[in-house]
This record gives sequence, structure tokens and C-alpha cells, in this order.
Amino acid sequence: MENKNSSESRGALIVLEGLDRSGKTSQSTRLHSFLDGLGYSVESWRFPDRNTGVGQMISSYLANESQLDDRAIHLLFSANRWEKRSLMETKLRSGTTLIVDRYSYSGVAFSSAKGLDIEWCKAPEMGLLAPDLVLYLDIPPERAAERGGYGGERYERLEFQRKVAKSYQILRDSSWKSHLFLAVQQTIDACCPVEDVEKQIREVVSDCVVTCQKGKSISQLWLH
Ligand code: DGP
Repeated sequence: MENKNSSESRGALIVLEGLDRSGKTSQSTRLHSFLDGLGYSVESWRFPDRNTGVGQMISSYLANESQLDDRAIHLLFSANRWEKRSLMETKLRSGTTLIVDRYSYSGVAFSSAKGLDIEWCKAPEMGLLAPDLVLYLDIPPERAAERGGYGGERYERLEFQRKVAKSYQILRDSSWKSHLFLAVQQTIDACCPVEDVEKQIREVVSDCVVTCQKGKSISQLWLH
């Protein structure tokens, strides 16, 4: 988006990223209650959104009920985000803060962990809304695997999660830094007790929400 409505008060787009079992879902819930308690309009979203037709194809792939080419599933995950883009923008402009459990960074990290070229993986994500804050819940793959075990979906294997962790690291080293002016990226040590992680998250999120409420333009992902 250009600079129109640049000073308009709006909700913040906050993304939580990390390996499977890094604690994103519990922290999203806690953050939601915190912001709600402060009187903000807030919604919790997650990707993949398994409720849409595309989401159901993704869900069946993750459950190993269907087989798809690596590039085809990559594009489906991306399409699943594109089909929610317009609603996402409407919500933000109406003042609702969105806490989003996984976004384009998962898209790139998981697919590039399979060996797909990182730039190829980023391409279909270009033009989606850029988050105002990306929180990476940092946890070693081995620690994540110890947390009550994996649920048995396609990617929930230690060896693969190690590759995903490396991909996230590459993204954080290059791509994330290159758009730091669009989104603040924070790495949160997810090995700490859950209350400590929650406290760290509250601190950075509060600043971000206030900034967006005062007025901040909405940017697009990876177009610069
Ligand atoms: P979740 O519902 O957060 O447990 O995610 C389901 C699985 O799908 C999880 O292993 C992470 C993976 N995943 C999430 N988003 C994407 C994506 O855009 N692309 C790929 N390849 N995998 C993804």
C-alpha cells in the first residue's frame, strides 16, 4: 500500500513464528487475553487456516492422506494466506489487532527445508501484508521434541525440524533483516518458563500496538 491513510490509527499485525512445539499457540492465547484485558479489539488467527477449501487440502496433506509435489503444496500454503489478505487488511484498518500463529516465514522455512530455493519460496508471498512485529520463539529442535512429543503430522519429525530451524536461521540472517524497517523482528528465548516468555512478549507487543494505534502505514511483504 502506498502512503494513503499513513497516519490512520489501526490494529497491529503481530506474527508468532517458530518450530512445532515451540509454544506459539499457548503464547498466542496468553497474549490475546492480555490485550483483550487492556481493552483492545483483538483476534487470534492461524495459518494454515484449515477451514477453507484450500486449507482442507493442506490439512489432508499434513495428515499424510494425500501426496503433493513440494512446489504444489508450497503454493497452496501461500494461496491460503492470500485468500485471507483482504479480510486481514479490513480488520487492521478497523482497529483490530491480529495475533497470527505462523505466516509467510513458516512458508519459506518449511519448504526451503525440503531443498527448494529460498527466493523461489519467497516469491508467492510478495505483496501479502507485512507484519508490524515478528516474534520468533527460539527453541532447540531437541527441546521442542521433548515437549509432550509430536502429534504425528507430516513435518513433526526431529530430523526435519532440525532442517527447519536452519532455514529459519537463514531467514533471520538475511530476509528478515532486509525488511527490518517494515517489521520489528524479535527473538524470544522459548526455553524460559512460560510466564517469562509471556512477559518478554508483552513488553515488545505493547509498544507495537501503541505505535499502530497512533498511526502507521500498512506495508507489503518482501517487495523491497
Ligand atoms: P500448525 O497448524 O501450526 O501445527 O502447522 C501445521 C504444520 O504445517 C506445521 O508442521 C508447520 C507447517 N506449515 C505451516 N505453514 C506452512 C507453510 O506455509 N508451508 C509449509 N511447507 N509448511 C507450513
